[in-house]
Amino acid sequence: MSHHSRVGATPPRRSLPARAVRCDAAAMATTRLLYDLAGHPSSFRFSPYCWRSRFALAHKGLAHDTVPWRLHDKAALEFSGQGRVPVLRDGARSVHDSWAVAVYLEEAYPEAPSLFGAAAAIPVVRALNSWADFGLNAAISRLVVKRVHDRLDPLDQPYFRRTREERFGVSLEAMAALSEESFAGVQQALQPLRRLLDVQTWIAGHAPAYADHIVAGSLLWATLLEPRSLFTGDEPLKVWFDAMLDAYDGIGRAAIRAHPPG
Ligand SMILES: N[C@@H](CCC(=O)N[C@@H](CS)C(=O)NCC(=O)O)C(=O)O
Repeated sequence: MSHHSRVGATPPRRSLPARAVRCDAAAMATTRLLYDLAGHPSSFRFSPYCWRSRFALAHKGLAHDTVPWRLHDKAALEFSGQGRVPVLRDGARSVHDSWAVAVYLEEAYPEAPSLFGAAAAIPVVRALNSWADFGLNAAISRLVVKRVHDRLDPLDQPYFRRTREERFGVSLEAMAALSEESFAGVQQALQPLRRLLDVQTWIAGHAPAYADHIVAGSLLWATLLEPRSLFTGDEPLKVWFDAMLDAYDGIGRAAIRAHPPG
């Protein structure tokens, strides 16, 4: 059985929702485009979910351009049938949701370096993805939400404020005032990773792969927005993150250099 068909054997409902991949036979686009959340200036790109896809494309060696997208411009994503980024346009196909993008890339480019190592690893990496979304990213979000607001395009700020204040049930200013507690919350969320990286070099094992992209996206988001370092000295977690910033031609490092935190 080929690697491709093994990946494809995962039940579609659980791995790659059919609605997440659209095929527009009429579209003649030949380029690969990743719609990426843009801050202000538009070169400021901090979305953890978009970073996952950028690392994944780099890992597969797939050339692409990013399209800066702003929250108020839902119309620009209409082709994807929903209103969030990342969205990948690959020729006539479009895929939304970072997890769906990763599974799509693995299926569409089976000859390029694998994002998961083996098909059997996909559900396990999905478990990490779920923890990153609802554990780590939830904690980071509390810490950086006011700073995200301040770094968005002014046209995006009212929408962002309204939706996030609804989510947290308090004002963004009240969230910023809780920054000590939120910082401690992020530290607590990072503990399982710290223990893991004490005993192995990469989250995926012997070499970086999608499991590393998921977490690197989160820490890049935090690092680009939070002036306090998340790390204690040269702990293994920092050594790993530095290596991720330098991997893939240093795309993560370049983002931090272009927009130093704080
Ligand atoms: N589960 C999605 C989450 C994507 C997501 O929440 N993206 C944010 C940007 S970081 C977004 O587009 N938000 C649009 C909005 O808040 O209206 C994924 O993994 O791609």
